[in-house]
Amino acid sequence: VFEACIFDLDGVIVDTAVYHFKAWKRLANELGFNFTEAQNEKLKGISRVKSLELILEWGGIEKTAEEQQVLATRKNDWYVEMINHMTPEEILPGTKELLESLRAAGIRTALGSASKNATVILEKVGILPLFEVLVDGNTVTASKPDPEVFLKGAEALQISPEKCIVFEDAIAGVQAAQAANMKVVGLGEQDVLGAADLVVSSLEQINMQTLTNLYSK
Ligand code: B16
Ligand code: MG
Repeated sequence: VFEACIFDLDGVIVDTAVYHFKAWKRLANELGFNFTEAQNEKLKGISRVKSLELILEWGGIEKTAEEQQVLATRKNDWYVEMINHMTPEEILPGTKELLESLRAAGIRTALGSASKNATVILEKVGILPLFEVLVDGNTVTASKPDPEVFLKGAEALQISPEKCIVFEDAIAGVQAAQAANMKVVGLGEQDVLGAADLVVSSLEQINMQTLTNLYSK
């Protein structure tokens, strides 16, 4: 029924949103305005460049493309400094167990993330070897809800999209998976991710059987 699983990173495997929040808040404060957790929520799954555009818009500030480049790099330097201290304890519950049981069952695995820092994060939390293929912000040109990131993952694994299941915490990611003609499991709230084939609050609720059931509906 299914032959591959493609995982988003932030919000599915680890909660890097807390580090994004700290770094963006520091930047916003330096520019003279505030940045809230509610605003940070809206940046989930959104690329770095696009996130900065939104933050500047919320702060009512205009910057040239060159200035934006400098600001994005500054934010990323602070962010990288924080993720360099990540440990395996930061893997979200059930993630490692699920990846291991998928691999034991012969299911192929890929990462499908908007982040350009995905490799270092997976290395720091110690699960890089559990992924056969990494598709991230360095390889993708169109961001979610465009299906590119997931289609590239399926292509690299040489598995047809209908046989792939995506795990996503952001609505744009759920839409991207559906545009790719894949099944999608939403991680989060039913009222936000209701469009997904199944919504759970944690990967602890997922096993081979729950995934197989997605194909019998
Ligand atoms: P970086 P995902 C996304 O990760 C984050 O949710 C989003 O907040 C971030 O701006 C984006 O990665 C880019 O990250 O600055 O590290 O390239 O959910 O697609 O794994
Ligand atoms: Mg995410």
